[in-house]
Amino acid sequence: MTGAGVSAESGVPTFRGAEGLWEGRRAEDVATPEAFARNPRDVWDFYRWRLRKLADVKPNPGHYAIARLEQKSEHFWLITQNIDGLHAAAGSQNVIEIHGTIRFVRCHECHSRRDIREVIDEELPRCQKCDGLMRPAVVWFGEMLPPAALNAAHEAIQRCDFMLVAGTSGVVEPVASFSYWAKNNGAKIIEVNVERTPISSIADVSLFGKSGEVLPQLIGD
Ligand code: BV8
Ligand code: ZN
Repeated sequence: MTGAGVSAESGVPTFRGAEGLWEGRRAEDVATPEAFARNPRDVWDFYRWRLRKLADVKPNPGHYAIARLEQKSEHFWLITQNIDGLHAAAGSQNVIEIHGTIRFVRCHECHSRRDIREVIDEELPRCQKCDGLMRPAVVWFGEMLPPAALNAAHEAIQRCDFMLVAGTSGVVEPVASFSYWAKNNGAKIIEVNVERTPISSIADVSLFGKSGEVLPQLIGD
């Protein structure tokens, strides 16, 4: 299971680090349906800023190590909170994007989807089917997680022997509870982070260091 700390090694800003503010505002204030209803341009500006930050980033050794772990595993699921698509770019296959993806937009009304590159030049992209407002296909605060992704995550949590938790602050629910559920199901928890998190208290092993350095050492070739 991964969070922003894995993409941080590719130069992508995290949510709650020092640079975790967008023009002095927190994601929790902008990435919400209420903010979108109140001022959709403002929310689109936030996501155009995020997308620009992603323009030249590439997967880092941590992403590639996770892709290798999948190749070496009989059963492997990757639950990622990251919306940047870098795990798939590094070759990960069974990726559950539990908080959606910035690579697509969907209609806020009828959920029809398009590649975000097709609409990025429009100030307020509208749906070609129902003229509703298009928005990034991410999960906002206060929105339900995509049922299919949630079901896939529940299956992984029920069945896994161990959960590797890398680069997440463990504060956003319900994902923050996933490692507790896995632990309750008998899984071993290995945490990789630069600092202690709430997950450290239940981790069987916590490896403190940068994910781009620790994951390749942990996973090997
Ligand atoms: C829902 C997509 C319910 C958008 C995201 C009060 C109490 C408890 C819960 C709540 C509450 N009020 C509201 C809630 C619920 C809320 C929530 O949990 N809020 C939090 C802030 C308290 N949750 C929700 O709203 C969720 N939905 O609950 O629906 C519902 C029920 C019924 C009917 C309707 C609704 C939806 C949450 C999804 C929000 N979307 N992202 C976008 O990206 O724009 S969340 C966003 O933050 C990310 O996706 C990510 O998932 C999340 C957490 O971020 P992290 O990935 O952990 O990153 P962070 O910066 O926090 O931490 C980075 C970590 O990496 C740190 O630990 C750092 O030390 C480490 N690190 C840094 N560098 C490195 C490193 N580690 C290794 N190497 C490095 N180099
Ligand atoms: Zn529509």
